[in-house]
Amino acid sequence: MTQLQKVQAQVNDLNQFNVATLPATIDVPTYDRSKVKAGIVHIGVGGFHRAHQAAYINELLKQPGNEQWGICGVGLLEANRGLRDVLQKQDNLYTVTIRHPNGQIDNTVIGSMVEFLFALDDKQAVIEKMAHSDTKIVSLTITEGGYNFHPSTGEFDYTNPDIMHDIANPNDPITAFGYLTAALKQRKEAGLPAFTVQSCDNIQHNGHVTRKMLLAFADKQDVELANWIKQNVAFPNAMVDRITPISKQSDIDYVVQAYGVADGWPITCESFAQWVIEDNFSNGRPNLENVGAQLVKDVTPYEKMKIRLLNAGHSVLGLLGSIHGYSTIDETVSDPLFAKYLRSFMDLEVSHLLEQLDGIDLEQYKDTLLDRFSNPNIKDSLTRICSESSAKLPKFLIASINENLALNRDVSLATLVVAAWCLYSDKGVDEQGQALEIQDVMAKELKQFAQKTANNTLSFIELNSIFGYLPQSQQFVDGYTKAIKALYEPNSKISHLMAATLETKEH
Ligand code: CS2
Repeated sequence: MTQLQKVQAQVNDLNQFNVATLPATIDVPTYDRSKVKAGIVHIGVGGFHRAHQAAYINELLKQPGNEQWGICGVGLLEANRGLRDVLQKQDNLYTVTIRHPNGQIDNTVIGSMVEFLFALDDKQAVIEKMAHSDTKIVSLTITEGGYNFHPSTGEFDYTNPDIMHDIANPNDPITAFGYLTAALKQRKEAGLPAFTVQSCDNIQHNGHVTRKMLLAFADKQDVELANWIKQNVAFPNAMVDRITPISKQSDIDYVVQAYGVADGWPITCESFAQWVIEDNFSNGRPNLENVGAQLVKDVTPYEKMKIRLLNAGHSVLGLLGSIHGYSTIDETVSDPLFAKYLRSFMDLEVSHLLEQLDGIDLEQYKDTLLDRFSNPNIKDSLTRICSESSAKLPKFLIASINENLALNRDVSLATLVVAAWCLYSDKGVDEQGQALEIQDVMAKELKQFAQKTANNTLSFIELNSIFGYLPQSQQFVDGYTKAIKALYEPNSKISHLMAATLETKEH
């Protein structure tokens, strides 16, 4: 047993009883959690939700009169079993550790999740919770891939076996769509108002997309219900932002050392947080503007700015950095070549696609992004950033490529990233020969298409569901062919290609 394990064996789990005894430096819930009702049911209690929405609600609950806005977390996936066990032990309390760039650390125990339901324990309990009159909002962080649309066409994918199951079995759902329709049906039959469905994922027009997908699903299951949803459910668009790496053992160890309780699943994140929400709710909403969220009429320009700069910027660093052999965002962006590449990508291939926003200085926004990425205390792994690239890149990067091609503008910086993604999917190793951990539901297909590159340079981008019409653009094909040829040269170095691309771009 290490010294730390010995300490851990003696410490108590974080829970409702000992939270009051924590050192005064820890920010703990100051409100009576037993009085808080769950007005929000949240599907997908990952790190991001716990660092973002749940943290905003935690602040709100500290202000009197908001007791109806607690959260009931829901886990739909087998993978959520471990989280259920931890939260059960901890009365649904957990720590958010904010790590500032200068080393300052702030710890907050979040109390806003007052219930957690693991759907595989009891599906009906989840449906009933969502159908309960206290529930005003069902919010979602089900990842970009969870919305079940074809990346290139944006249409609902009826061929997904879980979706097929849910359409045929309305009372035994598997997917978020199945649960939403089952609960909305009960509300409709009971004469209760519809809840708002609030997406908190990184998808442009996330509310509109959620609406389109849910209606496509419901239409096949129950046309009358679909019509009721169309008329009664609000789907606000929102832009969400807080960089939240995957929790590590060191985060757990830190909490024990810092304040002497065991938290089985603390979350570490940056200090920056932003939430811009369209004020469009069907059944009331929490006063999130009192805790720093922005309620606006139209979130479109904010979403586009964030997704095309921050999320795309992450993918640029993630894919290029992985091939080079870096393992975290801060490590990658501390390399001046990668920082310059990222900034040039933002300045030359994205900024002109964005609308001017009142109160936002785009240059400053980009500076802030570089600062946030450079935070040496946020070890955000490139594996996380590159995970599910098949769901992310069409929205984050390929959308900008398409818009630039339509404007006849150069896309060489983004093109090299697409070529790097091909090499990444094909070889699965970095330039040092170290294996890359590729996490993508489409990993097999990506590899199959990428592997044919040696015989057919364009093979990878012929994966139609992701790249759509890209192979039909001669401009793109020329640039991509050049990038692939250079990248597949024996002993080629991504850094040399990045430097060469930057140099041509500048002339
Ligand atoms: C990241 C996001 O998943 C990704 O690739 O870009 O998770 C990002 O960290 C968040 O959107 C930040 O708000």
